[in-house]
Amino acid sequence: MNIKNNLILALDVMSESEAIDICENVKDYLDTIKIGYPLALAEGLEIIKTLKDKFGFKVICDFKVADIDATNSKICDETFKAGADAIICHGFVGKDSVQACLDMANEHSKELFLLTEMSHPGAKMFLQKNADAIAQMGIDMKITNFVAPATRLDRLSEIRNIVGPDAFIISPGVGKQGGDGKKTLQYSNAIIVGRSIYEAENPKLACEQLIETLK
Ligand code: NUP
Repeated sequence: MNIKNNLILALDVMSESEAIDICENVKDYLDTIKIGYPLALAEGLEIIKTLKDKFGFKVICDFKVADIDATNSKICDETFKAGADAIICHGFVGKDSVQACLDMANEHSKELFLLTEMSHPGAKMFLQKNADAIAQMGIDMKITNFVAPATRLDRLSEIRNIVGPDAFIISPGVGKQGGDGKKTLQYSNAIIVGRSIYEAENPKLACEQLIETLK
C-alpha cells in the first residue's frame, strides 16, 4: 500500500459531519484513513464509501477481527463489500481464523493487516508474550501487512526483524500514546495518528507540523 507522507489518520470521531470536517482540513496531507468501531457503529458502513467518494481516500477498517473462521469470513466479506481497501484482524485467535480473513481479502483483491502486539499498556499482560509467534505465523501464512506498536520501539524493531524488510508495517501509538513518529518510521512504513490530529484546535496545522517532525 502506498501511503502519502507515511501518515494514516485514525478517524475515531463520532459523526459523519465531524469526519467530513476533519477530512476537509487534512486532505492535502494524507490519503489514507483508518476507521474503527467508533465511527462505523455511529454512522454505519456507508461511511466508508462516503470518505472514498468525497476525498478519494484509501480506507482501512480497524475491526480487529477476532472470531472463529466462519464468522471472520462474514465480517470481512461485508466490510470489503462496503468498499474497504483493507481490514485489520487479530492474530491471537490462531491460524484458521486469520486464514479466513486472508482468503476473503484475496477474494475481493483487497488487503489484510495482521495485528501482532498492541500499543497500550495492557498489551504487556497477555499479547506481548505471543506477539513474536503471531508475527511469525503471519509470515508463514504469506501475509505481507502487519500492525505493530509505536509505543515500544524495542518490540517494534523485534517484530520488524521477524517479518523482514519487505513486509509492510503500520504503527499506532504516536502522539497521545507517547510514541515518536520519526523514530517509529525507522522500523515502520507508516504511522497511525488519531487524537493528536482530530482533537487539535487546528487539525490542518497539527498535520503539517507532525509531517515536519518526520523529515
Ligand atoms: O495496538 C493498537 N493500538 C491502537 O492505538 C492497535 C490499534 N488499532 N490502535 C488504534 O490506533 C486505536 O484504536 C486508534 O484508532 C488509533 C490510535 O489513535 P490515537 O491514540 O492516536 O488517538
